[in-house]
Amino acid sequence: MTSIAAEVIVETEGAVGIVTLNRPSALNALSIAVMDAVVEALGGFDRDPGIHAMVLAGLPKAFAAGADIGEMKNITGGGAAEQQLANHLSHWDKIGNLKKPVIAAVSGFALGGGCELAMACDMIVASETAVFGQPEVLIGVMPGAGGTQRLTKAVGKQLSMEMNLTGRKLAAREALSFGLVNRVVPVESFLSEAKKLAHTIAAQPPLAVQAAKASVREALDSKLSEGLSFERQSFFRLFDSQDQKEGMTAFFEKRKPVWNGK
Ligand code: DAK
Repeated sequence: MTSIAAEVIVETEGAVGIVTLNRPSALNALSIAVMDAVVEALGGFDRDPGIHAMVLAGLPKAFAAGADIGEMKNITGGGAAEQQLANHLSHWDKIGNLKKPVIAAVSGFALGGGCELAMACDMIVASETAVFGQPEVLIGVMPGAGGTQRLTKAVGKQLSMEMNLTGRKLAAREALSFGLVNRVVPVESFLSEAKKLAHTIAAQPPLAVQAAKASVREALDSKLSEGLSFERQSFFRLFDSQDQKEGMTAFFEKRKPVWNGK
């Protein structure tokens, strides 16, 4: 186990990299230092050929109760806010741009920047106690890292409007019914279930997994004809890989494929 900072724990389990937010005194509020460490750790895993999938976990009481309000309180206006927050905002973008799959393991509060962080990941495993929301309006602002965009794509306009305009929070089961999370599990097992999902993904051929991830993400950004074209090119490119030969050969030889990531 390596720890970049006491507030962010970084571990590996086979081909799965795990980053745990660990700032319980502030319900895992996402300070600049915490986000620096998270981006550094996940970016490192993304570049590490031995890691095939990642988990970004919170604590049982809180995934993250938002960006650190203490750090934002004194940010000045007059056009200077963008400059002061630009680097911080790029943290969320960098997580959204990782090539390898990231699973958010969410229990307790996932609010504001915390909800946006979970949504920047590729899948969300939630505990029964998870609560999702964009309550920024209640403190005089609005989401700045995807809360009006990714949430709308995930749950639709009506509910997103209500959440963003009133601060309404979604309980785990509601989040499941609206398609915001992949599954809801008992609080005791939210981390183990997220790791299990990550290990299942890590056992697949890495190039195909990364290509499929990129293609699903493309669906959120492009119109259908562009997305289909992107998908087709990605599909054809995989025929250059050794893992494609291995996968199809193993199928006929009735054996388990052995992936080499090439
Ligand atoms: N920041 C700093 N400290 C926080 C915090 C936060 N977001 N959330 C909680 N804490 C601290 C509390 O101040 C308290 O500290 P002490 O008083 O013990 O020193 C401790 O955590 C425990 O909190 P509570 O005493 O309030 O605990 P409760 O169980 O009573 O209430 C709560 C839990 C989650 C309902 C409540 O703490 C709460 O409402 N927290 C704030 C939630 C919130 O408004 N989140 C949105 C923040 S704004 C951007 C990137 C990101 C963002 C924007 C721009 N770019 C870079 C442009 C994101 C913005 C946000 O997330």
